Amino acid sequence: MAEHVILVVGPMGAGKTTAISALSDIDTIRTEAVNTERDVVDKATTTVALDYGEIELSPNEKIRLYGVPGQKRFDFMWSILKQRAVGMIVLVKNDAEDPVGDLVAFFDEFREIHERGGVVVGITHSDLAPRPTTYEYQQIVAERYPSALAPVFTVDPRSRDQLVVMLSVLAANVDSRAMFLAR
Ligand SMILES: Nc1nc2c(ncn2[C@@H]2O[C@H](COP(=O)(O)OP(=O)(O)O)[C@@H](O)[C@H]2O)c(=O)[nH]1
Ligand SMILES: [Mg+2]
Repeated sequence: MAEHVILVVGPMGAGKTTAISALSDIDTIRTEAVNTERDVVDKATTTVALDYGEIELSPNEKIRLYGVPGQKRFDFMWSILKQRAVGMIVLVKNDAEDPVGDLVAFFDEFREIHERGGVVVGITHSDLAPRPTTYEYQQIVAERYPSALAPVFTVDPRSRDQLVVMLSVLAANVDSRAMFLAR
């Protein structure tokens, strides 16, 4: 069976832990701890190391999903997973202070993944903040990362169906690129 490592990245509160548990066929592994930054995002707990889940997208394709915490002080985790990942889901919290800045920060941080593999953007919390629109994000990505084929979705991380669509597009893009690079 083909196996792909996909990272789920994004700022605190974007919906990474929610998305991985909604998607995963197995009980997810979580490492929540008391949130010491309630002034930044008011959640009781936050992910200190990572989330892990697995999904069989098709009978011959297994995806290993790693949720990577948004706080900069856990940077060392990112570099290990970065090397193994073929693609990433960037979740952007639309009601954050600077969601476009968040997208740019994660695209910059994980540049090597979208340069060699695939990326999709999932805009969350758009029920609470309708703007920026997907069109605005598409423009930013096209301007700043012209070599990234990066579809932008509005997604609610509590909806498995929406996530599966987004993940399937990512997996197909990863496979297409791998085939192209192998020629
Ligand atoms: N209203 C709304 N709530 C959401 C959405 N996405 C995630 N949440 C909620 O936001 C909170 C933070 O999600 P979590 O998965 O812990 O974020 P993480 O820090 O990225 O792991 C949870 O209570 C989710 O249910 C969304 O699109 N709309
Ligand atoms: Mg989390």
